[in-house]
Amino acid sequence: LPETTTLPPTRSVPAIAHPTPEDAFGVAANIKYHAQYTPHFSPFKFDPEQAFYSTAESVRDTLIQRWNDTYAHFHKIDPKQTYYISMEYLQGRALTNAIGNLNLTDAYAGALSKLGHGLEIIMEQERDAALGNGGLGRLASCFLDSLATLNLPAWGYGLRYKYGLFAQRITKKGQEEYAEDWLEKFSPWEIVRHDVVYPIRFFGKVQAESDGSRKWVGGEVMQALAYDVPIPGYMTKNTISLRIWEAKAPPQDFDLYSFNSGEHEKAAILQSKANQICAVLYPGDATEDGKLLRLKQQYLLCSASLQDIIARFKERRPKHAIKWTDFPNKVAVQMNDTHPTLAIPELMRILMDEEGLGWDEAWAITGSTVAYTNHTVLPEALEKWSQVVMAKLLPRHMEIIAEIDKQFCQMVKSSRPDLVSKLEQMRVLDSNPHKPLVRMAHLCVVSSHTVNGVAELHSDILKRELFSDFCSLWPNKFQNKTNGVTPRRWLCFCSPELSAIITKWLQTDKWVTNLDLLAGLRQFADDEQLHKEWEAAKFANKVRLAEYLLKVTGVKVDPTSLFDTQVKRIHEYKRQFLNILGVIYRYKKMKEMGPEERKGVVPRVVMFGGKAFATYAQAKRIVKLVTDVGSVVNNDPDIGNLLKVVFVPNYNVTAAELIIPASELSQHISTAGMEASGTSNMKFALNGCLIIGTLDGANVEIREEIGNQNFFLFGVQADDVPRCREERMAGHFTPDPRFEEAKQMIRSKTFGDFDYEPLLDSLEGNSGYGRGDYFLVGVDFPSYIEAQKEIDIAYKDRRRWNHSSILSTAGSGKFSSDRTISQYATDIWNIQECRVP
Ligand code: HBZ
Repeated sequence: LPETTTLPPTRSVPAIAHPTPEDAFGVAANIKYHAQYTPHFSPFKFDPEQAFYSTAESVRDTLIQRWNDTYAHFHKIDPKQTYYISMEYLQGRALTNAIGNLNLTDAYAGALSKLGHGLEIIMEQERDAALGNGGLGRLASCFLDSLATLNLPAWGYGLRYKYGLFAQRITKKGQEEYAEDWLEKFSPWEIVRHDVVYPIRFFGKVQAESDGSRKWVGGEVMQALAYDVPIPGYMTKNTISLRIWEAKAPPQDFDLYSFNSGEHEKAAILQSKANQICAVLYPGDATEDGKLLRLKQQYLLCSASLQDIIARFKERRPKHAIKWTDFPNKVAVQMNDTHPTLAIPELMRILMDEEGLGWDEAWAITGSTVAYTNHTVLPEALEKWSQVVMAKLLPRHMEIIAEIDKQFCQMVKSSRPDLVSKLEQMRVLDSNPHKPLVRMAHLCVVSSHTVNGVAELHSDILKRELFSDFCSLWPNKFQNKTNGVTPRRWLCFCSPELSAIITKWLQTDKWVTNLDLLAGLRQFADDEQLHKEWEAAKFANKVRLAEYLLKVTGVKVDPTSLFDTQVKRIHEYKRQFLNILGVIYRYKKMKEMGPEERKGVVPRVVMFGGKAFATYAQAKRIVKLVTDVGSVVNNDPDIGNLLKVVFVPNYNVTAAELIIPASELSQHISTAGMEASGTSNMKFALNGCLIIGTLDGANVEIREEIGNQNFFLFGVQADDVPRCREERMAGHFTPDPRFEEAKQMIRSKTFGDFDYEPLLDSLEGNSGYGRGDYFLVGVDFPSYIEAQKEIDIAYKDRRRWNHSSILSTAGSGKFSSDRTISQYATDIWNIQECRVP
């Protein structure tokens, strides 16, 4: 087996021979050095793109130094470490964040200006690293920032997808998807680790050995190659690693004989199979091959990460002194949702089949090492794998999973006879004879020492509903860890103007790492001078966004309008449909007004953004409807600037950094009980943006923190949702006439003749196509419209609005991912700070 990284680096390496950003040559010389000697571009040119790469390489020098020091320090101290395993990371751009965390923004801006470039233009050359889909992936990235900032000994593990999340273009047809080739040139942030490579086996069979042990043999053996992305903490030397794996064929695989005899494709079969594994995030899984590919991805991530973790554990102690019972004292593995569940049978397999431990010992170690975070209660998102596919690709793992299931059943039968009637539903294996499945969430719950939800309401739902029987079995296993966001990226760096004002009024910048200090703004919430400064900062952000909207959509918006935003993945439960129906109703009422009455209207820009999964037809119809409504409303001379409807294409981390600081109202309007937490709600509130929302996910806690008067609440509560659904299905529901008017306007083809029938049909109680207004759009519509009326009144009163906006920011202290991560560190991982001196 190839070894992992040996020994603390750098110490034995000769002193750096070229100018570094921190020495006398300074930043500009270092950038010039890279422009000349890093051979990606002609040394005779220095255009913005090239300047970006040279700048990034220069920043990377500092990062690598610190990253080496951090590794060496962790190696020396050998603390317990957390390993965060996630299929998704939504890192976004890294340059602004890196120089911000290193406190070198001014130095780099100055250096670039000496070299004839503005920092802003250079930053815009960077492509987003979008190795994720949505909230779960962005959360993982915020967590890495907090882990580094809090000096916690931790690693992130993920996959190095060749294509990130698709790029979205909006055409007359609606959403179109394009491959996002983020590595087209190269990423200056990753360090390929040819010294960190592990074998990954697929298929084959299990062999019984003469000593009674079992060995997995044969099949196909690929390799996982590591790439490290340094993650700097804010104002600390600690710089941790995000290690992403790439699948490769073993080096001896290329069949020269076949190639020379003309069989060119056959010669590199394994190579091409390896390339498929990390080609894209969530490859389509409608076919058997698609399912196999997804399982391969998950296994590669888990197996490579665990081999790496175990190699590190072994490297830090002499061979004869390896005590496996010590493993959970050195290693905490966190599974980000069920995608890395295979870490459980893989750890069992390595401990038993490769290290020779017995079942009981391996089970005890695994159970004290792994913990699971659930991010969704949507039934269709709970992973279930075919036992047949699992047994084919990973025969040994299927055996281990079956044994876990068997022992779980025995345990329930002997210790909890009262649960025996529920056992079939609780089991890890769903033994339906037609389609036997593995329930990944149940495997996680049975095997982990801790299971957590991501907001209080969500964790309660897990305990009361989704995992209620498990909760009665192990009440202490379940915890809540309300999500958070990093205040560095989501306030400091994306809204420097507002940050400067906060620092000025608080007379300290310590809030950046102690977000609770924002509460100090409450005492100034009525101060006229602060109002003036606050509004000016927000206005500058709005002007910036208006310029961007004009550039990417051609729609001109008036920055004095109310900027109203809903940006997130497009999903029926998130109810972008409710929002656009509300817009349609508003438009209709404005059309009916006379000129005098129109003068009283608060001008609004309603922005939507987000990607629909490529095969999610209803979601794509919603995108199309929004753009169709925009085409009509934005060109209606009666309406002018009073209402604009904009679909911002290709919503990603970078777009969010522009949109969120400029928004004044944001919509978090999911059907109660369906959004696990939400994290953009936290980002908007932090930036002084008011929320219209349901009592769902983290909205509940945000409202508590910032005060009921500063939150526009509407809609039914989670407990009432099942009853409302039943009533709706049974036809015990009288639709609000305003709801009927809005739907009628779509039916009457005011917004074009696209076939919206499937969408409209989903709103009907007895609908065959939809699920009888499963998302309760019709039920919540009246209270939504009332809340919107209240917003118009509130916005006219500038003092009231600014007051609420300041209190939103002031009440956002709880929603720092530093708080979330500290709680994970104490309550789940049992790890301590390990600061690099
Ligand atoms: O995780 C999101 C939740 O929808 C959101 O409410 C929460 O704030 C965020 C962070 O905790 N979930 C996701 O982004 N994705 C998934 O839940 C998911 C589930 C199954 C899949 C893929 C993604 O196969």
